[in-house]
Amino acid sequence: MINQTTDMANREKAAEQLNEFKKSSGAASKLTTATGAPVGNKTAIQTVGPRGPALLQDFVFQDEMSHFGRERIPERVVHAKGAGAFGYFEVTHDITRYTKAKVFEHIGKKTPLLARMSTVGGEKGSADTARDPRGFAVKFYTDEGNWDLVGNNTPIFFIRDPMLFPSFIHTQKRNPKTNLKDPDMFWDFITLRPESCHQVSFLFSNRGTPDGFRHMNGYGSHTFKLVNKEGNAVYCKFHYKTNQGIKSLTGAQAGDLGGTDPDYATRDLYNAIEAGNFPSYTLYIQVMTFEEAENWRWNPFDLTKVWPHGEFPLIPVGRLTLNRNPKNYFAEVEQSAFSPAHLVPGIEASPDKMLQGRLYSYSDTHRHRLGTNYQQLPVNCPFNTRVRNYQRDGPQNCDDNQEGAPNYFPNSFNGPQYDLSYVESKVSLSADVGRYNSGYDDNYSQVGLFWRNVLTEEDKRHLILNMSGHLKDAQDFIQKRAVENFSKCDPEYGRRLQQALDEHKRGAQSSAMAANL
Ligand code: HDE
Repeated sequence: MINQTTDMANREKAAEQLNEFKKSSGAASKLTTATGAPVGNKTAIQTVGPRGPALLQDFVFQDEMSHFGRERIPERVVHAKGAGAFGYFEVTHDITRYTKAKVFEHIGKKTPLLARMSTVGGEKGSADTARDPRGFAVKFYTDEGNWDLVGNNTPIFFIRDPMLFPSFIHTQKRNPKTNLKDPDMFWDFITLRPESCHQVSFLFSNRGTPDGFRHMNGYGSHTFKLVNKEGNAVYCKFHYKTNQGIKSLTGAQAGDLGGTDPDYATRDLYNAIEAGNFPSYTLYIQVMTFEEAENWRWNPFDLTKVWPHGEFPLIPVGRLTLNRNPKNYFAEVEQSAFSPAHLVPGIEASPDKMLQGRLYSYSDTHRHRLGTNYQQLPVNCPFNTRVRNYQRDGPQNCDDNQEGAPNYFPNSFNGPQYDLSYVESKVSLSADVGRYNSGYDDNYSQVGLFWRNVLTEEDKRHLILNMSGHLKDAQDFIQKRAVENFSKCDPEYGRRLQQALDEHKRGAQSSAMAANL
């Protein structure tokens, strides 16, 4: 763990940032208004006499104050608290038999990138150590446009139908009346949708509180499609394994750090990179043919399921390294806009309903959060290629707006032309259009495997401790439903959860009795 230190001689890198700026800037520059006019005085509003009132003509004051009043943009509705860093991806193994994506073009190829890691449920000021999945979003600035792999530190998710997402998220936000987090809301939803058992088991293990962003894995989580030069496609999953080793916090450590250093993971990432201790992650893929997908015992597009590595081995691809902190957090991290719909030739979406739901939602929220021209913001701009299209104007357009190029298509005047070699792979589909309830699909079998084969005895102990410590605050009928669900995953899992809840109850009763003595 890298700790904040107040010892002046040994201050952490983050604490030295202002000194670093002073050293590198040479001398103070001339203060101006936003229009670039030099400012004569920065400490006094223009007034009639020393006691006021003020004058409407004071543009220096207006300029400052009206910008200040508009400083905040909406925070992300989920993943509001996060840290970002720049770096590069380097190919170490050839996967061109699966994909023509430029980023994987040849061994040794390097592609610049931005990564943003985050918690999910809390507000922008919330603690980095909260029990929550961690976002693991990467924007690859490839030669054929930006590819965003917007994943988490878990290979699975709580739900398998995107229609449920807003409600699921509401259960982790604040109660509409009390404005407090509400264990009934969370556990009521979770237990009514038992497809969440798998992810909830991961969440309440110590992996739910990773020791910073450097010591966790990342996953694309969804099934994607890779398409090669010949137009042949396979399904695929992406996994990043941390080269720093997995390290997790116990529930107690995470709780303490939430109070003493809520920016723990942000600080750890910043300081590591400033010290030249660059975190890296190895990228692997898993591949499934269309035929295997047809015949597999589980739905390969179900985001609550993993593809077991024994059946679909990890294929190494390359290494992601983070080696530069943002020069400005707002410009380069807060304004970053990731979307699973930002795909490039050679990487396509699969039918996974959750992925399909996300393909729409992200760009939509960016237009609300950042504006119509969010792709022109420097951090989102695909700088390794040139944007040439027929989109024009709109609020905050801030590039040359494609100058005098034709703004309609087709045209006879050298406007940009499409190229059929980039067209997406063909799929043939035929089924009845409907709203299919997936709530009764297999919800338990992989959770049982997780309990029996993945968790050690110590992991199980922590999981039961962490889960019962949270579930105990929900109402009895909800606790009962949770125990029933986890018993269906594995009878021992349910039994141990019930035992731990009983112990909490006995503990609460005896402390209530002690208080009444
Ligand atoms: Fe997201 N998610 N999500 N999500 N998500 C957002 O987009 C959404 C899901 C993930 O660092 C939002 O820009 C829907 C799975 C990350 O900027 C929003 C569904 C996974 C980030 C949104 C999901 C993720 C987001 C909020 C279900 C892992 C932060 C602000 C269908 C595979 C990216 C924003 C960053 C952010 C929608 C589920 C990962 C609202 C509708 C599954 C890492 O658009």
